[in-house]
Amino acid sequence: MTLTTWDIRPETIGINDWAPEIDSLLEDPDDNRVVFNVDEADTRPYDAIFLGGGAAGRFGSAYMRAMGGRQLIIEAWPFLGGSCPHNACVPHHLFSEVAAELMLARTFSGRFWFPDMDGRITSIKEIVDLFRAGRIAPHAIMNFQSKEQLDLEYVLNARGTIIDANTVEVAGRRFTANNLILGLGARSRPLDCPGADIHGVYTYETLVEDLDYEPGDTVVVIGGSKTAVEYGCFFQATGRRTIMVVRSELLPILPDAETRDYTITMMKEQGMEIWEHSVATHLEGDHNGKVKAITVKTPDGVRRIETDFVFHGLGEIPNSEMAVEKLGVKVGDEGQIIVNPQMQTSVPNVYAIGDLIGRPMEMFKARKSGMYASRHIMGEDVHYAFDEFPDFLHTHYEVSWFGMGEEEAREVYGDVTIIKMPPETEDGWEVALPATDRMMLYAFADPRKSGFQKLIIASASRKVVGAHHVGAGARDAFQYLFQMYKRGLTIDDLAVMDELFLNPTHFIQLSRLRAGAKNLQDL
Ligand code: NAP
Ligand code: KPC
Repeated sequence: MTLTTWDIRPETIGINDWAPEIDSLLEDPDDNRVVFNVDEADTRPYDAIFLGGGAAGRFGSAYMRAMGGRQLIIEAWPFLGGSCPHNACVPHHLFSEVAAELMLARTFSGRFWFPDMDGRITSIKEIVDLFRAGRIAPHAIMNFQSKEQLDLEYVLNARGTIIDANTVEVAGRRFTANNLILGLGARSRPLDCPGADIHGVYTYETLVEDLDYEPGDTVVVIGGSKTAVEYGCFFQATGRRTIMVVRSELLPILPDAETRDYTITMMKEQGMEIWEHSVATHLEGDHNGKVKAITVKTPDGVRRIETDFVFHGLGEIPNSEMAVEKLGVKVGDEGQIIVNPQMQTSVPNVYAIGDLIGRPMEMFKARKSGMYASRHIMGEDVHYAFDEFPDFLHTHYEVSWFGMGEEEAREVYGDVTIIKMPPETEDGWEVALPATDRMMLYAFADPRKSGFQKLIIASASRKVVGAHHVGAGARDAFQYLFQMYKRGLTIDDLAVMDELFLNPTHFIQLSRLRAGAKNLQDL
């Protein structure tokens, strides 16, 4: 196919102008323009070519440019920002918000102002279509912001090929740079099971591209970590029977046993069916080639479920193949490119960032790894270790955490103080605490569902060593609390902070109730 060039360098393209262009480049198979935003008048060499313009490449580029460096992004999609706004985090957040709204509506079905939801199935396709129609807006913002506000150079809508550690070819042109920064992302791990490729079997990537029918009343989700749980809770909240087929155990990622227990108990009380230690053995298609049933080997025997909709979230495979083949970079067990704390690979002048360097495949790590690679190239002495970080996932709730769970903290510190809500009673979960915004209706009308939270303090040092929250609205606090924790946050520091009542974590006022004592007690 002949490629055509669209040189946008001399133009100013507003956000609203970008939207139809990106739409055309994405949807029209005959629109094969390669978007060039290259400053041909600048004779300086590039400090770096970023191969991949996702969150990692875009933030690395912005930082390099802000430091006075020269960069070029080469990106296969016709927009910057990568999978996050296209098929990953942004749709996941939309679907998780729908799950939370529907959980409220179903819990209070027929009460107050809520309609009767009994037996009512809401549309999955409508929400998927809503996302698909709306995702062009963030794409347009990223292209606009990157060019007009951040002054970045980029080539879009064409795949770059690595020639060597300083050279990338794209759309018939070769660009050279002092350094190459790889930000090629990751892709869904395929389901290795007969029938896995039939119509009606989706990943988070294919769901938003290909869903062309309204799923029936039974959904099967394969996988037991963040992706599977987040999408599973959305599907279940729409009123469908939802079965999670989990190879080992559900959500081992949650480090605190009591928090995990609350999270999973609430999923079950919402109606999720969780089949642990179970493996899908084959999928059957109907005469139109669409999935009609799945067979699962469970600890209780082989079970066959009739369904026209299967989703799997089995983790991510880093897109490291080209870099291995062309440059010989070292990779780890999961195909992730191995980097040092400066984001350098095993090949001189080649850096790697984002999901390509493995877990955690989170936005903060993508963006920060890009930034640290740029800072190093621009001569700063930097060190980025992403071995500890605040974390979150969605069920029908938001779950946020950092640090240790209670069990590990007891092993490491011996004497720990636990501050939690609901308080320890015979069945604390029935208590109308925590009470906080977006949980107030639950607190008053269905207290068991009002959330769970726990702060773990090493009693001798009085330092916070772990924090866990299930509910709504606490995620923002956790990203700041984590920074304080890294600097040695104590119960006494919390006790003098200013709570904006009713704050979702309640950690400040609860700490203040106990901090006066020399010998700390649980609460
Ligand atoms: P993941 O954390 O790698 O977990 C993969 C899940 O799939 C596990 O439950 C695993 O089971 C199961 N699995 C893997 N291969 C399987 C197979 N062949 N058959 C059956 N089950 C299999 O994957 P993820 O949840 O998709 O997350 C991927 C990355 O994206 C992570 O780094 C995550 O942090 C990030 N992410 C973040 C969010 C967020 O909200 N913060 C959301 C989505 C994804 P075992 O436990 O038995 O191995
Ligand atoms: C709108 C939004 O922040 C989601 S898309 C983020 C892409 S990027 O800013 O490049 O990380």
